[in-house]
Formats: sequence, C-alpha cells, structure tokens
Amino acid sequence: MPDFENILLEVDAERAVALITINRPDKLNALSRPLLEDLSAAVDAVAADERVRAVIVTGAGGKAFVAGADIAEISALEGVQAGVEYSRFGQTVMRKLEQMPKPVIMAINGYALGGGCELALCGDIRIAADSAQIGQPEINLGVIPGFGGTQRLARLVGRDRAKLLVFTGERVGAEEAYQLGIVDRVVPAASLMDSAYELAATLAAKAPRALALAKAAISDGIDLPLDEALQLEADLFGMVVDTEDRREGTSAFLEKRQAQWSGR
Ligand code: CO8
Repeated sequence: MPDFENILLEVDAERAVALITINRPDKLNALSRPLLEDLSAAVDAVAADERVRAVIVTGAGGKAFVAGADIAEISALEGVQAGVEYSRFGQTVMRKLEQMPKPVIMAINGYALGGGCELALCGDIRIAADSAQIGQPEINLGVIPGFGGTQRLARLVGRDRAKLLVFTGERVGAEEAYQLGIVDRVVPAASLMDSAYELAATLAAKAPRALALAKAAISDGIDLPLDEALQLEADLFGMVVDTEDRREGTSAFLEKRQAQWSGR
C-alpha cells in the first residue's frame, strides 16, 4: 500500500477490509487540496487491491471526522472560474469514492461539517459515534456546499429538510442525524470502530460481484425514471446471473452447504 502525507491506509487482509483514515488532526482533518489528492490516490489503490472487499473511512484524532474543506484555501479563492474549478475538483474525488465498486462505510467519529458531511454522504452506509456533530455550516462563511452536498443531502433527506440544514448552517447531533436519515446507525463512541469493522467484515464475506452490482443498481438507478431504472436492474441482474458466484450461491443453497465465493 502506498504512503500518503494526509491519509493513513491500512489493509486487514484477514477480514478483507481497508481502513482509510483522514489524517490531518491538527486542522480537524480539513480537506486541503493535497489531502484530496491523497484521498483520490488512496481510493484508486483500494479499488485495485484484490484483497479488499469492503472499505471504512474515518478521521484521525478524537475530535473530528472531517471539519470541512480547508477554509484557508477557500479564503484565497478569487473569481468565478477558481470557484468552479475548486468545486469540480472536490466533486470528482468524492464521486470516485462514491462509485467505487466496493461497499464504503463512513465511521463518523466526531465533527462531520461542510465538506466532511459531503464526504460522509458519498459512503454507502454511515455509522456515527453518539458524540458526532453533523452539518453544512458553509452559509456562515458566506459560501454554499460545493462538494455535492446540495444535491446528495437533498436526495437523502428531502428537498426542504436539506434547505433547513443548508440555510441555517446548524449542526445536528448523531441522534437527530439518525432521525433525519443522514446516518444509518448511532453507536457509543468507544465502540464505533468495532461496529464499523463488524459490518465491513459482514459485507466483505458476501459475493463481491453481487455486492458491486447491487451498489450500482441502487446508486445509479435512484436518479433515473422508474422504467429506466428497472431496465438497469434487469441489465445488472443479467450480469450477476452470468457469474460463477451465482452458480455457487444457488448450488450451495440447494446442496445445503456454505457457499464459497470466488469473486468471479
Ligand atoms: N478548515 C481549515 N482549518 C480548520 C477547519 C477547516 N474547515 N476546521 C478547523 N480548522 C482548524 C482551526 O483553524 C484550528 O487550527 P489552529 O489550531 O491552527 O488555529 C484547528 O483546526 C482546531 O480547530 P478549532 O480550534 O476551531 O477547534 P474547536 O474545537 O474550537 O472548534 C469546530 C471545532 C467547531 C469544528 C471549528 O473548528 C469549526 O467551526 N470549524 C469550521 C467548520 C466549518 O465551517 N466547516 C465548513 C468549511 S467550508 C466547506 O466545507 C465547503 C465545502 C465545499 C467547498 C467547495 C466550494 C468551492
């Protein structure tokens, strides 16, 4: 695994789980441009690593998952084009993570604000420590979310709930985030990583192609009109039928034995 200045990357080969830790704790893991470049490269490395079947993303230090995009960098921006380019750059990294054909669990260990909330929204499942604080406070800096937050949050919690959060910039605690549907589970802070690993190991033990196709069906289908989305599901079902793991999984059931997934 490559080394990065702002990211720690570990692979637990036994459990087939990669852990990406955003590692800039002195700045509450704020997403600087070099950090986003490291994250992009880490996502490539994890996507290509055949040992890895599930991924966890968390933040270093006890306090923050990610406290936002780097405000010093935003402060230095001048002109429309610089803003567009900055936003598109961050969006591209987040999209790459979102579209990785392996399940991604966000282990939200503290502040997930602005770009940090936007990063969390790119995962498939979000587990929050009960102490986590989540929000889109950009409005308080005179800006708007620019790493996909206006779109993903509105799709997740509904248009007007997203407006309430983005317009007020108010943070919500983990329990409220759970009630809003922003996070999927809330656990005691001390057991956050155990919970994330337990779920990751459960997912890593599934047939990987089926998992990747299920992810694509849900992630890509949800933004399509229903008839197109159903065609997409049927096309992906066709692909999964043509896998060795489909033959193995169905045979194993009929033969009353445990399936052995080959990943093919
Ligand atoms: N960017 C840069 N530095 C940060 C950030 C950040 N987002 N957040 C914290 N830091 C730094 C602080 O400046 C401080 O550095 P130093 O010790 O050198 O002074 C250090 O981290 C510790 O932070 P605090 O002392 O502030 O810690 P507190 O415990 O007092 O407060 C908070 C914690 C409440 C999380 C506070 O740090 C805070 O409010 N942070 C900013 C939160 C925020 O506004 N986030 C949104 C940023 S904007 C954004 O994400 C836009 C994304 C899309 C961009 C695309 C547009 C083009």
